Amino acid sequence: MVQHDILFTRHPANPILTAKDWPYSINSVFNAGATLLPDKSTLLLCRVEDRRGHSHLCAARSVNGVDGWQIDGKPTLPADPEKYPEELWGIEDPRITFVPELQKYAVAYTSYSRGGPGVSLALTKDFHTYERFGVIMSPDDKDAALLPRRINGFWALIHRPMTPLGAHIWISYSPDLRHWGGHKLMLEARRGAWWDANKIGMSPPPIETPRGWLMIYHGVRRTPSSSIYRLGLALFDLEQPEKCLVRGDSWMFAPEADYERHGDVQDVVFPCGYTVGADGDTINLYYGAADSSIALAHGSIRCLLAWLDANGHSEQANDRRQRQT
Ligand code: BMA
Repeated sequence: MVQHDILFTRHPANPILTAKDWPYSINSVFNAGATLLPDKSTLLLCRVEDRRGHSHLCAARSVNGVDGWQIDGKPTLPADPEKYPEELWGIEDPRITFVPELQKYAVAYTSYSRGGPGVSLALTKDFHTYERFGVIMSPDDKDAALLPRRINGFWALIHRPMTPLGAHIWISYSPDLRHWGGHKLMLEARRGAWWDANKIGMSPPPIETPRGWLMIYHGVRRTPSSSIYRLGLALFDLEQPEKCLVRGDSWMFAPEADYERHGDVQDVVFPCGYTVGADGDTINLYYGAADSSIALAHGSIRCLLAWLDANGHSEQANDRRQRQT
């Protein structure tokens, strides 16, 4: 008997992409950014780990977003440590945002430098050629995505700097995508026994809804034997995105299937992208499973918001409750 709400339903064909599908030799494929192309086909920009342990990005395209993937025959965006030394140990976990003002896709990704992982940005029109901006958030920082439009005249980047006091979600602003400031704490990891204690990060880019930016974020529960990556929900003000309106208490998606529980890193579900169906409500969530494959689950934006209404609290209420713990 299931007594909790099921917000995302796994596709029966899961995992939809694995190393065996790749046209060249790799170790694993996971954590893919996603977008719909102008012809309504789906593009996944996949994190591919080679057999040295370094990652690059490779595009896979499909008409229905489920199967028939056309995978680039070589890395689409290889690390380029000659020109970009911060990419020495590879590039990981891309998040794609289509930016109407630029008529380009912004890809925020982790560049793994000698100084730790940082956030890099590239713009592309076609996922064939890229304009690289280099590191825009210095290490240790990851889990970043650009918002699709300016907020009060400034570009906005959500990201996750790491500190000895915890890993929380921040938002920063820029007039030109190169110089960043106005840093604000957006969502804090909880503490103690919570599923999202100490370390959280944004998963895919936030979903713009009439009620606010809807964020799917991951919470990392450290256990004596390993870590569990689960997903929660929070909603932020449209014009002041650092303001959290409501945050869910419990997680809403967690590793359960065998391909999520077992792999190179056990117990990980890690979405970096989604597409929205023609109905404007269906969300197709693409997630890395156990750092080994790519899986797909379907949900409804309306149901996610209704779940938050029923299961969430405002940040003021959460602050009060935190102080009591
Ligand atoms: C996080 C990220 C992800 C990875 C996850 C689980 O820190 O680096 O790339 O999927 O760990 O290993």
